[in-house]
Amino acid sequence: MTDFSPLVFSGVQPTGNLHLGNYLGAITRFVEMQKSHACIYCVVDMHAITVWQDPKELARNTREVTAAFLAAGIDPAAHIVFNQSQVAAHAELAWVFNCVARMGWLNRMTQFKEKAGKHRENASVGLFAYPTLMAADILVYRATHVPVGEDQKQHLELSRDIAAKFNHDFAESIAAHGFGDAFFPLTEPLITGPATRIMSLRDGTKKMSKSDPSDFSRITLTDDADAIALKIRKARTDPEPLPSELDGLKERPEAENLVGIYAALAGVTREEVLRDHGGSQFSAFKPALADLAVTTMAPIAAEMRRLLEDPGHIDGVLTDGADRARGLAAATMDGVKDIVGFIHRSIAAG
Ligand code: AQP
Repeated sequence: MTDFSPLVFSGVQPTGNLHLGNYLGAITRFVEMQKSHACIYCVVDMHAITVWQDPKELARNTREVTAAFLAAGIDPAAHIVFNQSQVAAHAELAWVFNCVARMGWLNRMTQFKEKAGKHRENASVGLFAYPTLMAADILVYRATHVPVGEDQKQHLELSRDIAAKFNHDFAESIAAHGFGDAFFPLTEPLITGPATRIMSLRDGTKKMSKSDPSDFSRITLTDDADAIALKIRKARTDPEPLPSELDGLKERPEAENLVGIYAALAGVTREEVLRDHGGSQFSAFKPALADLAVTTMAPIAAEMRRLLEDPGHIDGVLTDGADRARGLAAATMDGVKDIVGFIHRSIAAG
């Protein structure tokens, strides 16, 4: 069996309105993973342009996501932080994967259906092919683990299908080039913790999302204390007090969501939250949640503001990370080219 060194990869789109779901579902997990693994964290600007982005906003949002990574505690010297478009190998491998993946596989992707909506014919080809680029992002580093929120589970499964089909279709060539029985790992999604799916504050059945038209649906990482408190106060709830047991949250999506947010922010389980707050009315629980959210998020927001005052520093981090990522990706692409049968520079030189 081919042995793959453990490596973590994940990405966040710079599409503005970075929210508590992104922070708790993804970024805090990224910070945790760097204690035990080599990690590559990417601001996926090429994914962002699958729907139109104002160029100035795209650059601003790319720096904002980077600032959020750094403010949350990601160490760009010990690990790699960069923006996707600086490493052309992502697009290069995505093309190979476009030729491996099947139309039927992509047709089943629920995120495309949700995002394209009724205007499927008008959606960009990039939005349809988004999951093959995501597979390339991960596999160009032959990453073994990907921490993501629940909404990305289907894309991760597709990435495994693409890796498996590549390994199968090119099995003979992979072995002949000395790569054993698999060139790409079947990457493990890491979807764990109390915050894998934070829901909208306005509707507990919809996920908290950057693209929700209502600003009151989400807490963003740049919201100040007043905005956070106001959004939590206005969050939709039901008239019942909080239950003391998890079972009592069934059929109560808004209550379940606020308890999940509290648990994730406090670093405790939902059971512990209910042990302390079971029986409380929302009029008492919401101010406690607002206080916790402000205390936890204010230092991150302040650090992001400080970092964003020096865009040159942020750009330096991204460029340095991209230089290191490019080296790793180039080694994978040499292997892919050998396996597929493309003539390339390393062969010509060899
Ligand atoms: N509501 C959420 N709860 C938990 N995790 C979430 N993530 C996104 N929303 C939630 C996770 O955040 C990471 C980065 O997400 P992305 O930038 O790739 O965007 P997305 O998954 O498409 O969701 P967004 O941020 O809300 O954007 P839109 O509005 O475009 O759908 C991923 O790990 C994701 O799982």
